[in-house]
Amino acid sequence: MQIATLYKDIKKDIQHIERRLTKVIDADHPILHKASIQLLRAGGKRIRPVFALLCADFGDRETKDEQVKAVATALELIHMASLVHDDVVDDADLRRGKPTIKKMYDDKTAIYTGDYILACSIEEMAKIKQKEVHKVLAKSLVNVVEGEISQIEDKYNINQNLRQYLRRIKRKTALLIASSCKLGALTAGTSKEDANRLFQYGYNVGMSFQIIDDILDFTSTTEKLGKPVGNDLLQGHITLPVLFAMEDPSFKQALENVFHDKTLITEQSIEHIVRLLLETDAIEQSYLVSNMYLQKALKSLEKLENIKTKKTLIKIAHKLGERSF
Ligand code: GRG
Repeated sequence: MQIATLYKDIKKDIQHIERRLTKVIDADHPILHKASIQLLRAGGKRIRPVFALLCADFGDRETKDEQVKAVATALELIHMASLVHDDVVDDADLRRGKPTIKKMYDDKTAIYTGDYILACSIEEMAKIKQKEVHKVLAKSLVNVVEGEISQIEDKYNINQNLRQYLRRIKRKTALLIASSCKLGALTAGTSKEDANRLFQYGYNVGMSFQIIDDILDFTSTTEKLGKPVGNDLLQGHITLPVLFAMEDPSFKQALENVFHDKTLITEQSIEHIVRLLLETDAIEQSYLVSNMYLQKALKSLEKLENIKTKKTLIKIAHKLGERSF
């Protein structure tokens, strides 16, 4: 079953967000216009707006409309802006299997396109009345940037530990997903307690989501990933499967031999490291950690009202656990 069939009840809302994104980023400047449209056409799963819209169901449906949709749109725009900047930082040519803005134009144009999209998200945010919503969003933006800076600091560091990795993925991924759940709820007028339960759900789903992303970087295919297998390692990023694999001293030595001299980091040498990693139990162990977060996500939902959307959130958590895309 496709994940989108799980949230068919909000299909119309998602279509609205899609039209709204096109309208919001419509730029006068020809380069910004072309780059932004290109970005929208490249698609994406839109999971942040999906979570915001679903979590709004725990609130007042009357107030759901405008405020929830504005926040859902703003969240997707922030996500898009961060990806455009990330592709510059990582010097990535492909995203979602399509050429990046950086590849189509250049680094500077990509940075300004990201800035522009971030500015568009502020325009949407200006429609939100609740002060708390602005605070949560500002905080998660600060966290995303901090997560990225620590990712640069931790590059090629084979002596980092599990805590450093978890802190990094919390900031770069989980908190924006957590905020999507919380803000969808808050803008629909849920209680603070329910909004916080949904934040916890989003946080745990987000952690699991990023761990699976990091697993798929080793187990998926270039076609599905839209980038080479082992790309994280090629970029010097030490993820959970690598941390587990490094418990085997011979694997750690092999990685150190490649990482100590950056000229040795090539697609071929990384292919070899990927093969060695797949011979260990690193992937199974990483799935266990991901499942632990999924269980926590399910637990966070327990005290919420038993509406239909609660079942949908449960199904999404299960589905994300089996994801291969
Ligand atoms: C401009 C807000 C801003 C920040 C700049 C570069 C940077 C700081 C942040 C990048 C953070 C980053 C790349 C996080 C990765 C998050 C993530 C899990 C991306 C993949 O999300 P999906 O699978 O993507 O939802 P799709 O393609 O489906 O939209």
